[in-house]
Amino acid sequence: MERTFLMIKPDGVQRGLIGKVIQRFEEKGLQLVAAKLVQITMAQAAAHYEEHRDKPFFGELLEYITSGPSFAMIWAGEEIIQVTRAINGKTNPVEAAPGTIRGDYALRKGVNVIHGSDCLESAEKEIANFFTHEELACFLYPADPKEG
Ligand code: RTP
Ligand code: MG
Repeated sequence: MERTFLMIKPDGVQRGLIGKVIQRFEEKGLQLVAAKLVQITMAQAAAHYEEHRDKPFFGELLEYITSGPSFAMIWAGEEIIQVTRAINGKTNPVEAAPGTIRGDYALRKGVNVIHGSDCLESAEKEIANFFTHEELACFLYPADPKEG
């Protein structure tokens, strides 16, 4: 099954939004595969946001993402990238629709509660940046819970 990397950023963790965010993905029918609180290092942050290294906001972005613990997660499901990015909402919370995580819980582009991988290839790179091989020794739920 396809999987993606989602991360509740330091503002979301500090504001106590972990439970609410997890609930949205669970209720959608996606499967949580791995999760942990992590204090992101500068090196990890720079690797994670490598594509933005030439942008004017890069320094600010690294400072923000390393400012406190984040909650790193792996979720699995069909069309996982499209589905999770739709639930996250547009990057700029001002444009994000109500009902999305950013639309409901954020106000500023630079402080927007959640990260979601933009394609399956980035997801695998991001998973490798944040999770060890042992942490990925996970299981998948049966398709139908009654089947055990
Ligand atoms: P993310 O990677 O966090 O899921 O967000 P995204 O794909 O929607 O947006 P992306 O273009 O990858 O940008 C990554 C993060 O950089 C911050 N940002 N700040 N100040 C700005 O103009 C600006 N633009 C982007 C945001 O926190 C965004 O989520
Ligand atoms: Mg992105």
